[in-house]
Order: sequence, then C-alpha cells, then structure tokens
Amino acid sequence: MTNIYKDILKAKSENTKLLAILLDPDKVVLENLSILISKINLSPASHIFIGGSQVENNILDELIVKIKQNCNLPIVLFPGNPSQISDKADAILFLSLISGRNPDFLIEHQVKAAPVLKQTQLEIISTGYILIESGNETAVERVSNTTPLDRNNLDLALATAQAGEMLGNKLIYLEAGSGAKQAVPLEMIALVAQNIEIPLLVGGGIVDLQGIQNAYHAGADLVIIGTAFENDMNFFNQ
Ligand code: 1GP
Repeated sequence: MTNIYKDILKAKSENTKLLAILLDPDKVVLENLSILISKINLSPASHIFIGGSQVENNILDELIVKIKQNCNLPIVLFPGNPSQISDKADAILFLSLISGRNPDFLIEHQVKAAPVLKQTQLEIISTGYILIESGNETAVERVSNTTPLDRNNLDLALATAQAGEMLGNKLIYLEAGSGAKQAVPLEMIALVAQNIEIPLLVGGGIVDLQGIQNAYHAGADLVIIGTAFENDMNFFNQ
C-alpha cells in the first residue's frame, strides 16, 4: 500500500516543493523509453503522472511496468476518462472537473470508474480539478466540453477551490491545459494557495524553469510539466 498523499502533505508541511513529469501514453515511443527514463531519473521530478485527455492506444499497463523496472518514482494516473485505469500504477488522481458544469466530468465518469477502482490497490486521491482560461482552446476544454474559468476572475477561482476543499477533495489542481499559451496567473495561484489548507497542484503552459519557480513562489506545492519535457528531454538541464 502506497502513501503518496501522506508524502505530499509531509512535503507541504516542510515547504518542500514537488514536481511531476506528465507522460501522455499516446506520445511516448516505447522504443525510446530507456532514454526517457534515464532523463527522468536525472531530473528533479518527485512524481510521474500518466494520462491525457484522450488516450487512444492501450500501452498503459506495459508503459507503467517498463517505467517501474528502471525508476522508483511514484506513478500517479491522471486520467481523462475511466478507460485510463491501470492497477500497475501506485495512485490515481480521482478528478472532478469542478470549474465546469458538465455532469459527465463532475460525477458520471467517477460513477463508472468506482467499481473498477474497487478491484485495484490504487491509492485514490480525490482532486478538485479547475480549468483556467489560457488564451487558446486546450484539449481538456474540447474533450470535457466545459468553459474554463475567466483567468481574471480570481474570486471565482478561489470560491471554486474552496468549494472543492469543502466537498472533501484532498488536492486542488489549477490547470491551464496542456500546451496552454498562458499558464495559470501567479496572482490566482497565490490567492488560492493562501486560502485553502489542502495541497495545490498547478500545471499547463509552464515552459521554463523560471515558470516552475514562479509557480512555487506564488504558492504551488506541486508543479506539473508535460509538453516542455515532451519536446525537450534535456529541459531540466537549462
Ligand atoms: C496538463 O498540466 C498539465 O494537464 C501539463 O501541461 O503539457 O502544458 O506542461 P503542459
């Protein structure tokens, strides 16, 4: 039994910042996996997240098993829908897209996933997932068919995060969307971080090390990097 959430809470209490590298199974080339894993092992990553808005191939189990052979980082599923569940991972972000008003992503997918998850040993980490407008339509916006929150409406972002916390979520994830033109505004990260107790995850559109530092400085406990590492495996050597 893993205790990934406990470790995230411990890191937060010690002000140790965490970093997840997000791998999209559709974009990982299995033949290149050993190089990818060696780069991850050399990076400051504390977690590997696996998932995507629309994963079409079915290499999930194989991918996770191969990563685990050569990498000790915890593997956390970050699923776009209930088909992206693998009992080979350590944990799953059990997401509810609370910025949107699409019942499928608020509760329907979760109802479908629950009996499947009950058959696994995965650690379930309920996560209030909040999509923030980022200058272009991202895959999560398109696939979820929801409207992101206005990036200038800090009060609404805060109220949404607080509602997510009051509903019992263990994490809040402020998401600009993969490949976003603009990352989540730093003022929004700061306001949310200062006014919730649970750990805050931030991702989407962060393209350099300074962007990671800025998010940490604003109050993010864990930053997710997907596209930038996907495009350049030497990203962390900057
Ligand atoms: C997407 O937050 C993650 O869900 C990462 O986004 O691909 O833009 O780094 P990027």
